[in-house]
Amino acid sequence: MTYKIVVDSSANLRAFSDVPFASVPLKIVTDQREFSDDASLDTEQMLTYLEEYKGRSGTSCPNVGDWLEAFGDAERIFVVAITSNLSGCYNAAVQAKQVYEQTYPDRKVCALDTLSTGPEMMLIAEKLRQLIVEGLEFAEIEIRIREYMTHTHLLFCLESLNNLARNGRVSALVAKAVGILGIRIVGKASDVGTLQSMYKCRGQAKGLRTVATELKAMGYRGGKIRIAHCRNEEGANHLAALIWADFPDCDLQIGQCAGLCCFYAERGGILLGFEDV
Ligand code: X90
Repeated sequence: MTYKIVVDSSANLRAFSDVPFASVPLKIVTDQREFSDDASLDTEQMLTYLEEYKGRSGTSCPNVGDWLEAFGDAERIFVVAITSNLSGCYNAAVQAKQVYEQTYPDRKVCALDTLSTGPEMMLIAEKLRQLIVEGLEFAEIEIRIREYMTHTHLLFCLESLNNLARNGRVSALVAKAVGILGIRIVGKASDVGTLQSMYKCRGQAKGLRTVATELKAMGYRGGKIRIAHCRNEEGANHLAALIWADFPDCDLQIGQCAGLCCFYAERGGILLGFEDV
């Protein structure tokens, strides 16, 4: 049986060495340019362009055809999609699943609505990879991954909610509270997969301390952590140091946001995915 993990590009993942894998790009669009969130995207260049560009900018999700192309000819597919409450990615993936299973009755697709994004999706994809490598059956993997997803969470620390607000991904009320220089918004992916703002903090150091405290309040006990930052290596390292001070042995990795997360998290933004086990 040939397995494949297919994520959308908000997972900030480009490849797995030992399991067939594809990342389906979202797009970042302005009236003048379009950036495909694939391996060739230079996020620094994109951010600089967007910071200078005065017109409208937004994003678009893959369509059914894009997902089908990524499925290739795999017999068993796991789709890891960004929260369906903020994007059409998952719905397009479900339609692609229906087409794929009708066209090839012996093939199967399990589409997962992660109700999250970024590093939480990365944790889910890594767990799938582990379960596939262990040789479990498709149905068993589906049961285990859905159970695993009840134990993963996403926290973030953002300097700006501008792009989220302009594109209707946070309420005007939440967005209005931000924008004061130096204020960081600390929040989480809610249970229904929306952005939940929790704290307004003065300065990055305070924001990251709040993330580290909230992590423990949400039940973190030393499980896996993945951090993704938008051009903010220093902040990511600082947050990692705070966590390692309490959990010196935890499996924590830091990576860069790809295009979609850079667009919405904006420069300086930090996302953290963790397991509560
Ligand atoms: O379909 C599309 O055009 C994509 C829309 C995606 C909108 C949300 C992206 C969020 C990226 C920002 C901070 C974390 C928010 C977590 C909420 C679940 C990252």
